Amino acid sequence: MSFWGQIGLQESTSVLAVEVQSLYDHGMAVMLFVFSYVGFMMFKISINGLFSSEYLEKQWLEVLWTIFPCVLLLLLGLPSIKLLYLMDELELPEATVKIIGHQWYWSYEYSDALGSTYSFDSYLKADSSLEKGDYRLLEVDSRCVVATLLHMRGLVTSDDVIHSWAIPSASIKADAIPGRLNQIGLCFLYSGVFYGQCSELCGVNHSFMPICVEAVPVEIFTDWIMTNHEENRNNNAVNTYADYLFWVWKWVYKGGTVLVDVIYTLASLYVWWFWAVFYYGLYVPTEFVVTTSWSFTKWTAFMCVSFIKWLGWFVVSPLDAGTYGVKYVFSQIYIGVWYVVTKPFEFTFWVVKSIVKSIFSLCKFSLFLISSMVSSMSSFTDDGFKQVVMERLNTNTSKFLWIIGNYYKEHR
Ligand SMILES: [Cu+2]
Repeated sequence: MSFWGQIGLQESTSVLAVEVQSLYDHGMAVMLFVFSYVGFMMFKISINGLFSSEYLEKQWLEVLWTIFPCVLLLLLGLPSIKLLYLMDELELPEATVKIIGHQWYWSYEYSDALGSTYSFDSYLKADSSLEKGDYRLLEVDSRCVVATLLHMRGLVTSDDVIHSWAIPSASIKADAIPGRLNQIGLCFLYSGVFYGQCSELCGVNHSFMPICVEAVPVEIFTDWIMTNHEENRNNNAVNTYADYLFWVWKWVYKGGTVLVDVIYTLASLYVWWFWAVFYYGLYVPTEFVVTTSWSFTKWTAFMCVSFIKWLGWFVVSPLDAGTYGVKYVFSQIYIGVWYVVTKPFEFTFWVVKSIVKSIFSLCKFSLFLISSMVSSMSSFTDDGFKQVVMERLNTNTSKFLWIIGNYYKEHR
């Protein structure tokens, strides 16, 4: 959350907010450079009245001061556009929270877990019920719960007038419009409680409908969902003989399933090991050699064998082998020269082909350089950070699917 006297943005709490903050810093650095340069020039002109008395025309300077601001604008614009689309894009989220704005409170719905339609309202906590450590006018009675580093989606809509669901530290702001569904990505970097406020004037109590999100580890999140599910289903305890039989059968069935699962997993691991050894150890290298450099490999092998043979010959009779070697080298040069002289057309064609080929590869290489530069410019976080985030995301996704999947296998 923000504090009085704070300069700059809040500490980022989501993956996208890190990018947004870096974009902000990047923009500020460019701005600082422009301001200091323009300030310096203005200062210099103001103290020197004769500054431009001899400076009448310079074409190159004009070209430069046209191109340079364009480059600066591109440097500011490209990362911004890329980030804009990144923030808009949501691919296959694992879980959904439906966020509905009301006059003047928020309500949250968790309904994508099978059979569970869990929803609650989230009101501002009155001053009288604040506990120690609670923030006045920001604390709510029931918080919106999300999982940390899990790809979640928020669907934002409204019941009456336009509201806006915003958490500045996570770079989230989505308008809640009646009859429309806006979606936002919720991917918090770490566990914690994050605050926001309604960001669209919605009536007299606009200031009193805060947003409070509690990000928890994925295990706690799934536990929370399953507990709510149990409560909603109103499960009764096992009390009859039939229920007992069913319970025993269920556990036997479960044990059997687990055993089959384990055997299957081990067997597939065993098969996979052989497959991996053959595929990566034999097939891939062979394929690589055959498809990319077969003729070159063949030629090199042939040359090596011939050279070794020649060395053997040299040991036995150095004079003969030496003569042959010199003759061979000269004959190769002669063949080359003869080719150029007798077949000038083919030779020219070969030269032109090589030149075209090298120009083409140069273009390809520079295109590659430019595209990698653009892609690196559009993302400020380094690969190490991305890798850690992706690893954690993958782990959490597997955990989530595993826990929820197992739970609903039993409670279908
Ligand atoms: Cu509102």
